[in-house]
Order: sequence, then C-alpha cells, then structure tokens
Amino acid sequence: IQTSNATGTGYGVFDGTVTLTTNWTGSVYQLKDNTRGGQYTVDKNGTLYTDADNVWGNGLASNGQSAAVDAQFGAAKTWDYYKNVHGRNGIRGDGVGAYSKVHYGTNYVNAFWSDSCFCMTYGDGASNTHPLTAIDVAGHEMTHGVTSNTAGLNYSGESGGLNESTSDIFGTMVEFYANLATDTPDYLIGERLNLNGNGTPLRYMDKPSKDGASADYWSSTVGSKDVHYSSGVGNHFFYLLSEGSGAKTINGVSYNSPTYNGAAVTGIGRDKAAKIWYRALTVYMTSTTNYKAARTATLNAAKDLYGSTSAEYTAVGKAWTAVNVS
Ligand code: ASN
Ligand code: ZN
Ligand code: CA
Repeated sequence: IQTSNATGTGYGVFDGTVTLTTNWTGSVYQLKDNTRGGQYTVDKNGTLYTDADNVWGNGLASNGQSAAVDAQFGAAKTWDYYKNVHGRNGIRGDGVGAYSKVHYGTNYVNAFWSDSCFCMTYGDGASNTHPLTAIDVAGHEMTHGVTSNTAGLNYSGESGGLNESTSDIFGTMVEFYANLATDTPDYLIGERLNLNGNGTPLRYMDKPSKDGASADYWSSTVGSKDVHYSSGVGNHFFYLLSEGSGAKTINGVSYNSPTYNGAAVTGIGRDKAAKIWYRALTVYMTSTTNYKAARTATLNAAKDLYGSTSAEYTAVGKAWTAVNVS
C-alpha cells in the first residue's frame, strides 16, 4: 500500500466547503492527514473514513461524512493554530496527531476530549440529527488535551474553571483563525449548535452571566460552581483584555462588557491576549492554579513577552481587577 498526500474537497455541516489533506493508498482515499501528525477521523465503530473520489460529505447531517468533514477540518485548524501561532507541534508537542470519532452514542448531546485514547469524540445531538462538530467545539475540546499536557489544571474548583476557560479561549481563537464564511468568528461558545433550542449560544465571553448561570466576577464561592460556570471569570478577563469594556460590535455581533470596579478597560487585541494566556498556561500555571495565581501567571507571561512597563502588562492587571481578581 502506498501513502501519498492528496487534496480533497469536503462539505461540512457547519464548516461549509473546505479543503482537506487526505491519504491516497493506491486504491482509495482515507480521511487521514499525514501533514498534521497523521490525524484522522473514524465513525462510531472506529472505522477510518474512506472515499472513492476524494469529495467528502454534502453539507447535510444526514450524510454521515459531513460531520466527519467538520471533525477533520476542525482538527486541522486546531493543529495549524497551535503550530503557526504558538509554535506547538500537536497537542502533546510531539508531532503526533489525535484522531476524532463522530456519530458517537445515541442522541448524545455532547463532545469530549479523552487523554486515555488521545482522541476527540462527538455525539450526534438530539434525535441523532444535530452533530456537535462546530469549530469552536473542536478547538475547545482539543485544548483540554493541551491543558492536560501542560499546566494540568485540576478539573474542579477554581483550577477547573481556569481549565474550562482555557478551552473556551483557544476554541474561540481557533474559530477566529479559521475565519469561516459559514461560522463567522465571535466571542460566543457553541452558537452554531442551538443546544438551547432558541438560537442562543451556550456561553458568552463578554458578559458570561447572560447564560443565566456563569460568573462575571470572582467571589470566594466561585470555585463551588460547575467548572463551565466558574470559567466565566477567566472568559470575561480574556474578553476585556482583548477587546476592552463597554459596547462593541465585531463581525455583526454586539457585545457589552461590564467591569466590577466600573473602571474602563482598553483592550490589547485578541492575538496578544492569547499569546499571554498560552505562555501563562505552558510556563507558569500548575494543577492547582486558582484565579489569584492566574493573575500572577499572566502578569509574568506579559512581562516576559512585552516587559513590565508595557501597555500590555498594565492591561493584564486592569482586566483582572475588572473581574474582581486582585
Ligand atoms: N463538553 C464538555 C467539556 O468539554 C465535556 C466534558 O468533558 N466536561 O467541557
Ligand atoms: Zn470543556
Ligand atoms: Ca463561537
């Protein structure tokens, strides 16, 4: 069996028309990307997707390949984001790609990363007709693997909130990096999935409490919330550091980010904010880092990257103070 890289065309459920690097065996195309650590996508039985003409899916969830296109493309963009922006060679940093599984379970309304299989799994959602394969979800879940292989933030209490926030931050950064016409980048999480049934996203980074449960600000009890709600403090910090406080419209979405102390925060842009969070995650945070320690970790990272007299360093401190972390 020969192995040669080929260029396929995919029609995803959420990602639209995309280009995929596939593998030609000499007799069939495989949904496997040798240029990105050999990452590949399998069906619910663990069988690698193959195709005769290298045209994958049709954009509808009823075609089983369409969700596989999203999963494979989401993994490719996540790979490229970490490689090209942060110099990270795969989730473990060892050049090995993770595989993705789609169509998992029955009416399974979730997606998850697993360290033990070093793989991503996506359910098909309600009535098995709404796969959870949007690109911010792919970036979110695969970032759990990065966190696990770096800071190792414990998945409970404040460190658990920071773990979840790290996934929302980089899931969002992957969405901005991919910049899809069919999924314009935003600071919302899971907005394409309609899991609430009324068109609202799962989470909002500019004002996390808009979901009815997430924390906008740190309090001494925030660590007792579910990690998907205590993440609000970190998500709000990241939004404020990136875009600043107050009203703003980005790609047609309106945001209005409040601050705890009422003081205005001026953003430094999401790319610098992500550089700071990534360095904090990979150099300074540990399994037990809490919000107070995250403030110190990101200040250290900003100092390394931009200097302690920089506008970036000052903005990090102001953004944490604005979410009541001092
Ligand atoms: N989708 C959930 C998450 O990544 C599943 C989980 O592992 N908690 O946060
Ligand atoms: Zn998560
Ligand atoms: Ca989003």
